[in-house]
Amino acid sequence: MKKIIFATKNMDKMKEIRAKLPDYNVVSMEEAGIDIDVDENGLTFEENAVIKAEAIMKLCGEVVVADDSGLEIDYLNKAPGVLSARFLGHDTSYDYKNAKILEMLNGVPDEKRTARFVCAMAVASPHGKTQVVRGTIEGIIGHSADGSNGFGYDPIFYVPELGKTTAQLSMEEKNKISHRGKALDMVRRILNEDTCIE
Ligand code: ITT
Repeated sequence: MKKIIFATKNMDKMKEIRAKLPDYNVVSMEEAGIDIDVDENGLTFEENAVIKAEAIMKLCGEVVVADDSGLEIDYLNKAPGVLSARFLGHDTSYDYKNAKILEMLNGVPDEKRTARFVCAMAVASPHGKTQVVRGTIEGIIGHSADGSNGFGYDPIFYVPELGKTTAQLSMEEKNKISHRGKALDMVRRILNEDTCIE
């Protein structure tokens, strides 16, 4: 089985990633014995994904995939965006963050509640040029936090076509349509066709 290191400390992301790449040995940073905080100081999801993947690849000399993702809310000028993890404080609970967003959008009609999850994924290899892809899913910010699957902003991200939030989907259902699922489909193609893994 081909090995890749996934440069994330977010175990919820890891679960989604492993489910989508069953034919790869996906090793977490912790399992690889890597414990550093990479400064995500890029201005875009793509820049941050590349920064993370290349920093870890240079440390371990292996193929590394990194995910930088977040929620863009149009009514809030695309905030929290690249700051999604840091929005209202890195250690603040998502129950609180989600309640605060619902409050900020109180009274805003559905047509102005448009939002999207974005996921940039970078593949960095010691044998080739870094590649980066982007997956997105469009939705609206709901009027309440619903569902207990997933993580982060899932309970307030409502997908009108399904009549559910992404926190009301199973991991398999979410992975079929989500930003991360789409990015992972593209990454799998890069990993399969590429010479980046020996
Ligand atoms: P790593 O940097 O270690 O990968 P992180 O959680 O800090 O972990 P990001 O910097 O990419 O990851 O921040 C992304 C944040 O955006 C994440 O913490 C969630 O709050 C939110 N987010 C991203 N994808 C999401 C999803 O599928 N469902 C809900 N929230 C999501």
